[in-house]
This record gives sequence, C-alpha cells and structure tokens, in this order.
Amino acid sequence: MKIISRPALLSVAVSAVILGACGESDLPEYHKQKLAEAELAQDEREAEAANNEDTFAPAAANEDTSENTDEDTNEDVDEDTNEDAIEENDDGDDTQAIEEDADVDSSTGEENEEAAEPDDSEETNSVVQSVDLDADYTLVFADDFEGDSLDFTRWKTALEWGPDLVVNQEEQYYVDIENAPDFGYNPFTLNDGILTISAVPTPDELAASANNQPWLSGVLSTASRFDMQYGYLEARMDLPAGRSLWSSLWMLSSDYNATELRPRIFVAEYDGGRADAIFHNYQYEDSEGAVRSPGQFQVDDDSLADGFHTVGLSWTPEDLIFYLNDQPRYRVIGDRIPQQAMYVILSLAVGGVWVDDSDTTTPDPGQLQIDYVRVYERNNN
Ligand SMILES: [Ca+2]
Ligand SMILES: [Ca+2]
Repeated sequence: MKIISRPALLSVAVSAVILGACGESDLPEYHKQKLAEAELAQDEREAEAANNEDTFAPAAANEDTSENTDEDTNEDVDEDTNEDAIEENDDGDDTQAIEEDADVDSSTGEENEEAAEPDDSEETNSVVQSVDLDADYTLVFADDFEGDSLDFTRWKTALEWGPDLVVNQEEQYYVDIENAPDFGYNPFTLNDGILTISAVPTPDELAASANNQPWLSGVLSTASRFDMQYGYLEARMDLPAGRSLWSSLWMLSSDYNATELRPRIFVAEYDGGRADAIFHNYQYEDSEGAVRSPGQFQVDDDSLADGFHTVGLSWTPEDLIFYLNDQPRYRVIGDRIPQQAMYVILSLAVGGVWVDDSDTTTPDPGQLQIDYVRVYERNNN
C-alpha cells in the first residue's frame, strides 16, 4: 500500500449545519421510498438468511473504535442543544473551531430546489483546519484500478437488496458481474488505471435477465468486505454529464437493521442533467424512527462535467465534512453523527425520481470513470 503524497489543505471557513438544533425537515420523498423499499428487501433477505445461513453472510464485525465521547447521542432536542453542540465541539477538540455566526457563507452553496423544504437546523460558519493525510492518517483501503479486472476481495457488484428490486423508479439493472459473469454484458472495464462503468440500453435479448429494466449499468459496494468508522474517504472520478445519468458515492450502515441512527451518507450525488452542481447529504433516524436530514446541500461548480475531480468525506466522532477537490464545502456537527461502521457504495444509475427520465438524448453509453477510491484512518494522537 502506498502512501499518498498530497498538499495539506488550507484552513477555510465552510458552511456548517448543526444537527438537531431546531429539528430537521422531512426527507425528500424519493429517499423515503428508497429506504422503505430497501428495508423491505432487507427484511426478506434476513428471513431468507435465517433459513439458509450459507447464502447470506452478515457484514463482518467491525472493531468498535468508537470512543464515544460523553455526549448523549439520544438526548432530546431542546433549545439548549445547539449551544451544547457548539460548546462540546470546542471543548477538547483541537482540530475544530467554530465561530458563532448566524450568517451562512452562501458562496459555498445553496439549497437544492428539489430537496425537502428548507430545514430549520441552525447553520453557522466554522473553520475547518487542514487534513494532512501524510502526517496524520494511514491508508487502510485503496483501489487504484490498476488490474485487468475488478477485485472481488474489495468489491461486490450488487446492492444488499439484490439486483431485481427497483427503487426510486430508476431505469437501470445493475449487472452483478461477480455472481453472473456470463450475463451477456459487463458494465465494468479497466484501462490504464481507470475503471469505467458504462450504462447502455438493455439489448432485447437480455431484457428478461435484466428484470425488463431498460438500461444496464453497474454498482460497486464494499458491504461485508470493508467497513470504515471515522477517517477520510476519497474518490477521484470523471463524472458523466448528460440527461438521466445519476452518479453517487454513498455509504450505508454495515449493521443496517440493528443500529441507532441507521445513518446513510451521500458523500456526492451528481445529476448529469444539471452538470454544474454536486450534492451532499446526511440522513439518520431519530429516536421515533423518523428519517431526518439537514437537507441536501448543493455546491455549484461549472467545471464539474469536465475531467477528473476528487470528492471526499472527513468523518470524526464529532462531525462530517464534505469535500470537493480537496476543499471543504459543507460540515455537519452535533450529537447525531454516526458512531458505527459503514460501507462504501459507488453507483451509476439511469433515470429515477431525482433525475429526468431517459430519452433519446441520454448518452449511450453513459460512462462514469473512477481513478481511485481510498480510505484513511486517522492515527492515534
Ligand atoms: Ca465528465
Ligand atoms: Ca487509477
């Protein structure tokens, strides 16, 4: 495993949102639907697994590295929570400083028009200090895609609920090339250290195998093969512009049915139909089981459609910081930051409720290119 040499990031002010400050808005409908469908499928899989332990390996247990601070993660929201969060974050935390300032730095982004109603979580500016991957972190997972084929010790090519469940009215069928190598279409190609996921219209002869979905595409997941809990996740990708192409780097809880918060982190979502913006989000469940989110956060950048860009997530027990091209853009803090192992997913969806339906202008093929995916753990200080 090689050490990544890179310049340290500058300390910059970034918009931050404090979870639970005033309660968050409801989820966008499509995420609710996705969640409900995924849970249903997961329940079915669990029931199946109970009957046949050979066919379903539960996610590998992760070392519990959470030195959960003395914060009460289930504390009811009240008017003091916001102040508490700020104070607790300042106390004993040498990497973060928060300036109490009601003015949000609007130059870093704005509410997504299609997201839920703007929430009333408190926003503030916070100073994010450098992430020095060379000095303070150790590389614990990396795929530079230098080989001739996918490394199935690192990646699954299916989601946990299997390829046949349609969520979000998405139009693609994710070919599980690991388990169906003779499917007839392989969405994954590797060339010169670049993995390309190619989405194409489903050929007639494969329609039945593809659950009659009109597109074929690919997904990568580290479920049961690699979990992370805190650290820095980064992917370098050339995102595809074009109608209906929905690229995502996201994370789900490794123990999806049994954990508090049931967190899911959308490190980066990209709609090729509005190619000059990227979206970050975090979702969790409150103590009543309602799914909450501080809201989808939009970062505008008119260079996104061209060339390679890095997207990253810094995750500590105290915060989530979302990065684009090594610059922190959005920070989430508070007592509902995930304190549990999660796994990593990369997907190229086509169509669905968040993007336009495919039509004759949808690129064929639509191609997401990935240079690398890396995960670093922070060294003990
Ligand atoms: Ca591109
Ligand atoms: Ca590479």
